[in-house]
Formats: sequence, C-alpha cells, structure tokens
Amino acid sequence: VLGLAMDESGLPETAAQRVAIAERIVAEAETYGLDREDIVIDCLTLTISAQQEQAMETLRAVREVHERLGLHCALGVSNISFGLPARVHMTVNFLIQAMHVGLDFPIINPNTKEVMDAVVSFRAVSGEDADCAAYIERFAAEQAEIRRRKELGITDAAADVKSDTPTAEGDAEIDPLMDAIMRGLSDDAEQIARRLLANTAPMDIIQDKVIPALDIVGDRYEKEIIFLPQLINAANAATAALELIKAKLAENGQGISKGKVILATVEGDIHDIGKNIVKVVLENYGYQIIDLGRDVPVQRVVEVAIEKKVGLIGLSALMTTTVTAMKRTIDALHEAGHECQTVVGGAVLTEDYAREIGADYYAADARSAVEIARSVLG
Ligand code: B1M
Repeated sequence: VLGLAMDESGLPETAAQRVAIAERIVAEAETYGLDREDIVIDCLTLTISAQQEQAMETLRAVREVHERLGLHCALGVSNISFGLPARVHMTVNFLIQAMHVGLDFPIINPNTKEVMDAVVSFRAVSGEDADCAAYIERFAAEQAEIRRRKELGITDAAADVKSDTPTAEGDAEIDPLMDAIMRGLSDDAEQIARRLLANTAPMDIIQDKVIPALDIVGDRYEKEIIFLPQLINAANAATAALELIKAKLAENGQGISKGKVILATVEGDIHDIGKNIVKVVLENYGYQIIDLGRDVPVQRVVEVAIEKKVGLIGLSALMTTTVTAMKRTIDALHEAGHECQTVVGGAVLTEDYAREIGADYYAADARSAVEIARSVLG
C-alpha cells in the first residue's frame, strides 16, 4: 500500500502534520489486516525553487515515519530540483540526504549516471554494500580507463568508458590456490591448501603459489585494477591458507633451541605475512623466536634485544616509506652498543639497500634467513 502524506485539507506544511497523516494511514490499513512492512509512505517532495523551507520538512517527516513508525518511505526525488539549472546536483544531494534518514523507495531515473553513482556510493558508506563490492564493480573500469588515458597523455576527460571490469582477466589458466587468494575466498583457499598439503612440501606451496598470488594482487592494486577491500580479502585468504601450511611446517620443529632471534616488522608497517613465514621456518630449524609483532617501535626492539641478550635481530619492512624505520632501528641498536647481528628482509629491499642502511645481512626469503641464522648462531 502506497500512502501519500496528504489529506482532504491539502498539502501539509509541517513534518508533524505529515507524520500524523501517516499514522492515520497505518491505523486504517491495519483494520484490513495489512502488515506495517507492506506500507510505504510518500512524505512528498516539493520543489526547492518555490518552497525552499519544505525540503527540510520532508526530510524530518521521512526520518520520523521511518524511525518511529517503522514504515518504508517513498519520494519522487527529482521534483526537488524542478525549475533550477543543472538539476542533477540538487537531485543527487537531496536523494542522499533522504536515503540517510530512511528513504528506501526512491523514485528516480536509473538511466541518470550521476543518480546511480550516488546510490551506489551511498550503499557503500551505509554498509549495505559489503566490502564495497558493488562500488568497485561500478567504478573500477572507469578508474582503469582514466589511468590508461593519463598514461597515453590523452586529456579528453569525456571519453567513453569501457564497461567491462578488468578483475579476472587471464585468470582462467591460474592455479586454484592462487585463484582463491586473488579472489579473496578464505574458505576455498584453506580447503585447497589442505588438499595440497597431502602431497606437496609446505615451503613449495608458499613459494610457488601463495607469494606469486600476492605479488599479482599487489600489482593489480598498484595499477588500480583492484582496490583496498579486495587487497584485504586477498591477504585474509592467504593468511587462512598459511595458517594450515605453518601448522604443517611446525610439526617438523625440533625441541632444542639453537639460539634466540628477534623478529619484528618495523614501525609504521603492518605487513606481517612474510615475517610470520620466516618465524615458522626458523622455529622449524630449532631457533627460539621472540616475535615482537608488527609496527614495532624502534626502542622496543632495542630494549628486548638487550634484556633477552639476543644475538640475531630480524627486521621486516614492505613499504618504501617504512624502510627508513628499519634504518633507524639498526642505528639505535648500534648506538645502544648491543652486540648483535641484524638481518633484514621484505619485498621492497635489495641486497645493496640492506648494506646501505647498515644491516649485516639481507635475506631474500625464509630459506636464506635460515642460512644466515646458521652462520650467526650455529
Ligand atoms: Co600492502 N602494500 N598495504 N597490504 N601489500 C604492498 C607492500 C604494496 C607493494 C602493494 C602495491 O601497491 N603494489 C604497497 C607498498 C608500496 C611501496 O611502498 N612501494 C602496499 C601498500 C601501499 C599498503 C597500504 C598503504 C595500502 C593502504 O592502506 N592504502 C597498507 C599499509 C598499511 C601499513 O603498513 N601502515 C597496506 C595494507 C595491506 C594489507 C593489510 C591489506 C595486507 C597485509 C596483511 C598482513 O601482512 N597481515 C597487504 C598485502 C597482503 C600486500 C601485498 C599484496 C603482499 C605482501 C605479502 O604478504 N607478500 C604487497 C604487494 C607485494 O608484496 N607484492 C603489498 C607475501 C610475503 C610472503 O612476502 O612479505 O615479501 P614478503 O616476505 C618474503 C620475503 O620478502 C622475505 O621472506 C618472506 C618469505 O619468502 N622476508 C624476510 C620478509 N621479511 C623478512 C624478514 C627477514 C627475512 C626475510 O628477516 C628478518
């Protein structure tokens, strides 16, 4: 049942009058056995160019009808901008404000791009669009096209935008575990990893599937083919697979400690997938790991190194912006005069750079971290 919030005496001027009419409509509808969820009230959009004060009255009415009476609300949205230039700006603004206060049946033209862009954006902000999936689907292609044109030096912003979203191009041939990680499917990644572990060495799964998948994800993120929610989902899927793989690796661990190693992802950096792999592998080879976690302040590394008399400090950094924190940590260890060796790793590092920041060793991967631990601690 669609009810208009007006009666015999015409268009009510205040929100309170419209809400009172809505209450009458509900009372009447209920005598016919109708449920509230089947009643939609239209609180009336008047045109702002003629009755400016009415816009807020409409919004107040929608809020109350939605929140207090618990009813659905409809509005013929574009009437707000009648008689004005560039109507779409006003229409979109009113639409979003109305949706925010409870408009759930907007009467709009779905062929107007700006209007639908606004609806899709609103749903992401309101949380209805989980992981901003619909938002990304709508705009990823547009973003990629803008980037492509920028790279080609094309300035015409009004160019046609391709509608296909380049999310899964070329995935057809990809390994199932890599595919699950890239798509951010944690359950699938876990199940596939479980199956693989039956006949594949855990480190091979990490090296040949998990890391390459994350590399592709990182590359796509950088090229704005995928976006942060998808990056996070991929990281979670990789972590789900790695939890199983790490448990398998840990089964082979030895009981005797060959020496203590501190591991930390440096200050300002929260990437810890690589560090955690290094941890499990080193433990596997009998080293006792003091894992300080991620985003670890410089001084904390120094304090623990001195307190626990640790001979090898391993630092991880994944961003160009955080390798400076790595250098500060190494400098602080030197300044504190603590006798120890440092090993650094992480995708952005190179052997040369490691030397430049004063690290004693550079480890390209977990296996070389083991070699280094062997030569430092035995
Ligand atoms: Co981010 N991220 N991320 N990210 N992320 C990168 C690093 C990036 C390169 C992606 C890109 O744009 N191409 C980019 C950095 C760009 C740059 O600085 N050059 C980036 C960015 C920008 C960001 C954010 C800023 C995004 C944002 O919010 N706008 C944000 C950072 C927030 C912060 O840290 N303050 C961010 C967030 C995230 C997630 C949370 C979503 C997630 C991390 C989840 C987690 O770690 N718990 C994530 C991920 C997953 C990545 C990528 C895709 C993959 C990283 C990874 O885990 N690789 C990454 C792109 C890429 O690397 N290709 C990217 C697999 C891992 C096993 O490899 O860590 O290199 P790696 O470890 C290896 C070796 O390097 C070595 O051994 C490991 C095993 O072989 N190793 C060591 C590593 N540490 C070692 C230490 C050692 C020894 C060896 O001794 C101590």
